[in-house]
Amino acid sequence: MKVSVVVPTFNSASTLEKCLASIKSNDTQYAYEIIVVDAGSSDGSVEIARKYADKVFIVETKPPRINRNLGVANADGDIVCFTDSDCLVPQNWIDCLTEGLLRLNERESQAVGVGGGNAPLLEDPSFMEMAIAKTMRSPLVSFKARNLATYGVEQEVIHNPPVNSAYFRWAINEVGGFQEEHGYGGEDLELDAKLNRQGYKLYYLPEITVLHGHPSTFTSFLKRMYRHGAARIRVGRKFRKYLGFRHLGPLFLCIMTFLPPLILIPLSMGLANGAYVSLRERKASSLSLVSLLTVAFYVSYGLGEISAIVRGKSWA
Ligand SMILES: Nc1nc2c(ncn2[C@@H]2O[C@H](COP(=O)(O)OP(=O)(O)OP(=O)(O)O)[C@@H](O)[C@H]2O)c(=O)[nH]1
Ligand SMILES: [Mg+2]
Repeated sequence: MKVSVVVPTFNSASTLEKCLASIKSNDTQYAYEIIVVDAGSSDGSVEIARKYADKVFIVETKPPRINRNLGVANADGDIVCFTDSDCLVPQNWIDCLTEGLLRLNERESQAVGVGGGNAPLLEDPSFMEMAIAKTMRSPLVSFKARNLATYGVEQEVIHNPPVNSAYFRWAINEVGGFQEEHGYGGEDLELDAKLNRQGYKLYYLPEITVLHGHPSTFTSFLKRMYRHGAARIRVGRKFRKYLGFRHLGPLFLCIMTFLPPLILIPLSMGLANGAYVSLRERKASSLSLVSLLTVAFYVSYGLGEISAIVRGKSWA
């Protein structure tokens, strides 16, 4: 049983060395290779990758889905693990994912993918970075979103984010990998949706968590939330199971912020969320920034959703 670890990179020098070192120092019983697929970095990422990876490819492309597909196409492993260049994995990461996948597949032949949780990677964080991390995991923003939640027990899920996931290589290939044509973000969601549609199952493993970098500035937070909102509608349009009421909440709240009397609803929710976080943390200083970031989340995620609706099916 061989394992391939695929890491897409793009101008990731500030985090890549630690990321690859954490993979390289895995203590595992399995033979494994590290494959880095770089999107044309100009910051020395490729040189760092060459120090740690067994295979390094360069493909000048915008979206990471192309890197990931190229990594899978060049993988020798029966199992492919994914993480991102802004993540740190624990020493037992490869073993946990591989053993978990093999065990579940033995129990249930339809089980083809597993993943774990992710926690914020905060090294000497600024006040803004801390507030963003807290806001993204707060109840009125995360709404228990799979990409931010860590659950206590093993369970079937419909999605595992590619910061901490593993699949049988044949299963990825059977559904045609990450979507390559159109779209902007959400290709990991779509890969899982395609597997789910074929009757395959994905599981969450509670014992394995990676540390994942957060946006560190207000603008990068807004851009990422906008992208997530747009991707959710794009994928949800094709796979209805992937679009729940909690995903549409920000859409309505965003519209309300532009309608004077109704703006009080998102504002009160922002304030309630900020109050909850500051009481939990016993830090009054979190109140105003978390409240502001919560409302900013409704607006940016909601605008992303609106933009995807406006662009319509041609964008799918
Ligand atoms: N091909 C390509 N890869 C990128 C680009 N930007 C980032 N990446 C890589 O894609 C992976 C995900 O990028 P991130 O910037 O961490 O994405 P993210 O904002 O964390 O995405 P979420 O976790 O979905 O919020 C990382 O391994 C990056 O190195 C890009 O413009 N093009
Ligand atoms: Mg990331």
